[in-house]
Amino acid sequence: MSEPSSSFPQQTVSDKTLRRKTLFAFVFFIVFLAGAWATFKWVNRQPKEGGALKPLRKTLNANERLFSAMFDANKLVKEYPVSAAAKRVRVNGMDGLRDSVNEETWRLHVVRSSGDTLHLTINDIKKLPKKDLVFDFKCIEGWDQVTHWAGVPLKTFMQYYHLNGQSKMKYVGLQTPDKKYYVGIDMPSALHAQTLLCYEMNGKPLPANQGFPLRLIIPVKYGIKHLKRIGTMFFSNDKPADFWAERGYDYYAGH
Ligand SMILES: Nc1nc2c(c(=O)[nH]1)N[C@H]1C(S)=C(S)[C@@H](COP(=O)(O)O)O[C@H]1N2
Ligand SMILES: [Mo]
Repeated sequence: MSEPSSSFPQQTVSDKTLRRKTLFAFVFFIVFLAGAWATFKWVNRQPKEGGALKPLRKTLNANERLFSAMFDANKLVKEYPVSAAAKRVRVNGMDGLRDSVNEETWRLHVVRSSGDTLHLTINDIKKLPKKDLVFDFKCIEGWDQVTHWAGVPLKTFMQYYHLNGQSKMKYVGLQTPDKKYYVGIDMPSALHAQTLLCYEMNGKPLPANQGFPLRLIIPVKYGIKHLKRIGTMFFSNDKPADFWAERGYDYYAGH
């Protein structure tokens, strides 16, 4: 009888070759595991830099250079109709919001340079051109929600107060009045057309736990950068201190 015909040529592998190949694959696997383990141990033995182990912080910094190089200041984040906005808006993160706040005594302190600070009331900010914005708010923890905000674009605010020299610096720093939450924002993202000094949510003044009387809304960044209850704003060519970056997160936090 003849062999069954097949359109594929068949090859028989001898037991010896099979054993050799199996042994080789096994050795390769062990060497790979040992390498991965050694790398893991090495990374963990490295000193910390800015809240993250040094090699990991270096990776975050490299990502930051790549993302800022790719950042297109003219590209807008997708906007939604007001009807798409959540009525019940999630509250996340209460750092810097534990004290009570009073609209009459609250001021936005804008440090133009050391020893030269503007002290603005909420009405100073409300009289500037208002912009409504409905976008998909993204938190680094993995949730997102389409929400509706309004305020003055930070860029308009800076032009109105003649902060031209300041807008040529590399970073904006923001702090809560008690200085317990703080963020640093790169200037191109701060001056993006959708970045707002925000005082309204769903057409009403911000609730206390969402940053009353004034918060940052910066759609090109993850939630960690949307500082609630701004007390002080300053400008710097060095990276301002950043609450979550100090705890190992990405400083840039763009998406
Ligand atoms: N002052 C202050 N602002 C903050 C935080 C915080 O803890 N304190 N948390 C941030 C984080 S992680 C997120 S996701 C958003 C959440 O904003 P929301 O509470 O209005 O949803 O606020 C950001 N701003
Ligand atoms: Mo977040």
